[in-house]
Amino acid sequence: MQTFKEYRQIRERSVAIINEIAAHLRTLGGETKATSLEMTANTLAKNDFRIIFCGEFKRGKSTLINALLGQKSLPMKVAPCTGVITEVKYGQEPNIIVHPLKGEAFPGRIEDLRDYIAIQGNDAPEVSRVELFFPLELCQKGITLIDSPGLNEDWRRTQTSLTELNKADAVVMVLSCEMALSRSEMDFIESRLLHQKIGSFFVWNRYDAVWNDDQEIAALRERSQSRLEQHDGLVYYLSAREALVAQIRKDEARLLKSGLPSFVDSLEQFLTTKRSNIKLLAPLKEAQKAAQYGIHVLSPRAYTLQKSSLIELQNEEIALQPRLQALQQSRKDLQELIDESIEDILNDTIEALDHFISMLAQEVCVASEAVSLPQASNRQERQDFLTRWYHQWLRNALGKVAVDAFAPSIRQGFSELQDVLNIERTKFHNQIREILQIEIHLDTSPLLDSVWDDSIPQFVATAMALLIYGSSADTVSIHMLGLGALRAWIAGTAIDELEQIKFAQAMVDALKSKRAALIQEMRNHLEEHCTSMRNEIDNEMNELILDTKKQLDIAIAWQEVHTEPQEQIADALHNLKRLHTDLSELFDDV
Ligand SMILES: Nc1nc2c(ncn2[C@@H]2O[C@H](COP(=O)(O)OP(=O)(O)OP(=O)(O)O)[C@@H](O)[C@H]2O)c(=O)[nH]1
Ligand SMILES: [Mg+2]
Repeated sequence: MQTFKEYRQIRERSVAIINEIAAHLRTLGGETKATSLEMTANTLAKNDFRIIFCGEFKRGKSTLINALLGQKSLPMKVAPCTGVITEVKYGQEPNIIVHPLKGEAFPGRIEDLRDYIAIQGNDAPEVSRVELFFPLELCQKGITLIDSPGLNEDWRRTQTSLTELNKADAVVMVLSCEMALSRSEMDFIESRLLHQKIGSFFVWNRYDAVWNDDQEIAALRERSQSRLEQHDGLVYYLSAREALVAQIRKDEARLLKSGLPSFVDSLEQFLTTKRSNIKLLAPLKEAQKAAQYGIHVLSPRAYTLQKSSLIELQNEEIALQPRLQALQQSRKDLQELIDESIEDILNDTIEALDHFISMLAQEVCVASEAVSLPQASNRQERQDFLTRWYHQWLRNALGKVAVDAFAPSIRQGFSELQDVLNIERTKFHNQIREILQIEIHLDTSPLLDSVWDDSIPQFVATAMALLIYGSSADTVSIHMLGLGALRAWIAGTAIDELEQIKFAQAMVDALKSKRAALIQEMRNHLEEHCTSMRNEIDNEMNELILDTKKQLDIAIAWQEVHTEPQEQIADALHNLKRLHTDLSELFDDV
């Protein structure tokens, strides 16, 4: 695929084929599978590209999107500014739709956008997101641009941006040429972007501030090469502010110099050549599996059923009842097994967290011996220095816990769960096979391959450590600032042993006071990761159970109205085979 137009054409063809397969499955009694397939087709039909612009505050995310729009629509300023997710989409007339935290969405004027998304004081407006419609060619191709609140400025808003990241097709991480990569930026890149299966673009913004200084440029490129280029992402140097001015003044040469056009070109190219395939592949695979299910499971059974007499079918219906109930029970049992495994994994990680807290006082005390005071600094600077040092230490220590303790237990837990699931699924399939009395291979399901990704344990572990840090850093500061020792130290010149102990204890107290909340965050995170797997397995089982019953109902209905079903079955089978071939051809195009 080379263009958005081609993507849309292939997508339309895919949607049509998927819907057609669903219709034939329905004829054969595959009602439940047909319905879920239609849902997949509906989602695919609307599946455009989402590009999220993220990065720490003030890096120029909003300015960059404004440069694309060619006008100052999104609020930008020197202080932290964007507080609410803003989605820029295509519309013939510029306008906005506001989605408040509570209540119905309502339309608004683009001039009032600031009121709905800008941070006022410390608080963001009570808005969950805003859609901004604009006659932008890029969006007309089916691209949504997402402006996000700056990372690490406020924990809640950071969470919002991270959630959005999971739904994106590409992420543009905006950095500043004028600032070295911060520790938290590197953390974000390593913990979030490296594990994402989406495209990463790194934009060194504010290039205008250095572009006349060869030495600065050389240093910047060196920095970029050593820290970023080992990752898969593409790196760009540009000036969003220059691009915005050039767009407003319609100055082509200035726009070209800003670096914006080549960045946009490569973004478009990535979406059409790489990302579009990924978006199509999963639904096409699902459709292919469904067609096989129709060909190998539903249609042979439909043939067998229609040969039986009405009495035979009614007897089978009676016999089926308890067997289906047993299957529903195995489905429930399996869900319980998954829940138990999550609980086991969680208990292991809680143990690791508690161990960390128990060792914390001693370890931080030893480390803090190396703290040396900034010379000639005022009270505020000393205080900032100290809290920063302890935060940094906590972040690093948690990073180590993630690698050494969380990741191994999560890996172990997942691998045990995987074994249990494989056994239970085979058992379930055997039960179904017995009921259907057809020699078929039900295990064409790609279920586990798609869910069990080796990088998940590491990803979950790192994210957990970041969650713990994010939720406890403020409390650590508060506990430390409450200390008489800190006040004394700020006035004095050195940090002595007694103070080191007090600071360490303050850190331990802070973490202990947050323990319950931290565990809840860890649980939520783990569950979030397991939910899709749990649902996928449950849906598969549910579809098989319900369709087994539905086929019988249909066979009885056929008998009752004395229709000749062979032709319908033959027709559905023939079409499913044809569509299966069509799908294989589509795969080649993708
Ligand atoms: N010199 C220069 N300044 C820029 C550039 N891009 C943005 N700025 C300035 O940087 C400041 C912050 O820009 P924003 O676009 O609000 O930054 P942001 O990343 O959206 O910030 P938050 O929404 O707070 O996270 C503004 O004063 C911009 O004018 C650039 O390319 N060059
Ligand atoms: Mg902004």
